[in-house]
Amino acid sequence: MKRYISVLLTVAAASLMFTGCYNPQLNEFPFVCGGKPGAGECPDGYSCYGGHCLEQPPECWQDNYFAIGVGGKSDVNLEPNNLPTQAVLLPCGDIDYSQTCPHRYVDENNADEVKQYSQNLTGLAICPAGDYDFYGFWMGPCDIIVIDMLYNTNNQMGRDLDMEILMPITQPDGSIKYDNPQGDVISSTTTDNEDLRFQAQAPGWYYLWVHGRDKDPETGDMNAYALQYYFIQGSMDNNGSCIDPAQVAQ
Ligand SMILES: [Ca+2]
Ligand SMILES: [Ca+2]
Repeated sequence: MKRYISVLLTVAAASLMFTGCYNPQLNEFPFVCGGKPGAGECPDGYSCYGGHCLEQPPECWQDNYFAIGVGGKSDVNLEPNNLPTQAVLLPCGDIDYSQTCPHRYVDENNADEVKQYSQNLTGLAICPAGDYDFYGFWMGPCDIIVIDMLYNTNNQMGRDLDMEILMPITQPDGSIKYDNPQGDVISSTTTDNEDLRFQAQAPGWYYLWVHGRDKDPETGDMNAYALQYYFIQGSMDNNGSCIDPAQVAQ
């Protein structure tokens, strides 16, 4: 049956391509849907769940499927966010953050300030299998973001999530490729929770990518999660190299 769906979607994608509606930047399977830029409509008989065209709601779509009051549709208002071009803007992450977030930057040595001004996003879910959640944020020169992703596997198989940071890199042919900016900016433990500390060497837009450890659209890991994060204002030494205050303090 799954193979049938895959073939059907491929055929549907191919027929759309011939009519000029299909965006070749979309994955053929899963067919990213939702009507936002870069996301088309599902073929007849399919609906959009977590950015994927499926015939019926996935099992994880149920209320409280992941316990702690979270099911797969808990973050439906943020979906589809399965491509960097559909990324959800992180609170305090906008380029003109001073308008919306006067306390974007925290002093990491002040625990009360970190607690008071850290941002929290809760009720998030990777569902169905193969769901990707992208979050966008602007970084000034040498800015640092510290991110904790909280989730609980309860020792269940198939509940392991990972996160990584991507940035847009212009290719020689002018196309944009989203890639890990400085090697491996990824948190990929096999236990509960992930954390990242990332310093932007160049100012620009960056993207947090949350996904199952196994990203397969049929067998991939799924779970509920929350994000906590804060920004630290960048600074440079006399040579123009970025300084991480946490490393200076060591
Ligand atoms: Ca999601
Ligand atoms: Ca998603």
